[in-house]
Amino acid sequence: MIDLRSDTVSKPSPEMRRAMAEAEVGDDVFGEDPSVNRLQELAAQVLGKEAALYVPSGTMANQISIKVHTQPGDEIIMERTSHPFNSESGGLAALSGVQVNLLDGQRGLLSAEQVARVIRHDNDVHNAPTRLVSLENTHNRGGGTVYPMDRIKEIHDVARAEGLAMHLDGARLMNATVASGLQAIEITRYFDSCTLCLSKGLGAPVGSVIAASEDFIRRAQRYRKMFGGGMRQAGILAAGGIYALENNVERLADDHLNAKLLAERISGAPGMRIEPSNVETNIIYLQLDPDEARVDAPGLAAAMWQRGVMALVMGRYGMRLVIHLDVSRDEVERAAEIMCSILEAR
Ligand code: TLP
Repeated sequence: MIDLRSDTVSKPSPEMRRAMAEAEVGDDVFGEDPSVNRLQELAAQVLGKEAALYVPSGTMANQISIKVHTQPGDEIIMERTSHPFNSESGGLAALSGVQVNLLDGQRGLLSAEQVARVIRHDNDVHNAPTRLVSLENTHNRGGGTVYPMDRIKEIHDVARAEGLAMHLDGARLMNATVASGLQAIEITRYFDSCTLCLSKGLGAPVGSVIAASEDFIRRAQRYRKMFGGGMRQAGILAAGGIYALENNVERLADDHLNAKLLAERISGAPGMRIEPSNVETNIIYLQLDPDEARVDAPGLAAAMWQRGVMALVMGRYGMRLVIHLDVSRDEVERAAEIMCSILEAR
């Protein structure tokens, strides 16, 4: 099967598995796992922060970060299609008791003016005071969109002037750095806290990191324990993360080329609504034209599945395809042929 449902489906390579099998381990709840400690030091260095914390998932990384930044009753600003709001099981309400001021971005991206317009202070008893602006880079539901640096800086400047903190959901931050040619640190310097997933395009089986100040990470450690994310000999997993950071970053460029190729190949198929120039990284969102396409998205996905290609259905006419390190250029070409032949069939 060619699995294009997500970059989370990638499996550890034999070399990564070897690094994991040979990892030195200890009890990480006691802070004694050398491999976890090494990963945290490496992540802090790559992300340009004082400290980092290894956690089981991107969801926990975001939820812990937001818990550290806020008090119940606070408000946070996010784009409407952001992952923490849409796909983290209501954690913002359940775990942090915050309310979210959702703004409509363009392909997931906000502007500083939009943010400035909705900030509320605690000088009025009616307000839920805004504490935090949370951005996502790349923006998943925006289509793997990369935040332009000037936007981030402008939003940062507004947030700082208003006394707000900045959080980055950097699940796919390395896709953003490779696509933009920037170092991670050039992006993360505008954020008080940032996350990075090792288990998506970077190919590790499990885990994410939070990077921030030492004080922030000390508080995050307590919430990791509270949320049940304190793991013991986690070095076996962390070693996969170290391998991923050391070996699998530059190759993300191949995924971006393959995603672009796939978008271009399928863009001419009957009923296909897709703009290949919007494909900036490894994620493709496509729409089918309800009048022109001979199938809807569930129908297309079912026909693709029968021919060995897996994709994620997003509503009646939408579909997501994600390229990752377990998908070769040949497989991308084959997937494109299969999709075109299904849409062209009479
Ligand atoms: N995203 C998954 C699904 O939850 C949709 C995917 O297949 O794309 N931030 C962003 C931007 C994400 O895309 C994801 C995962 C997460 C956080 C959460 O990471 P995990 O799955 O490790 O909890």
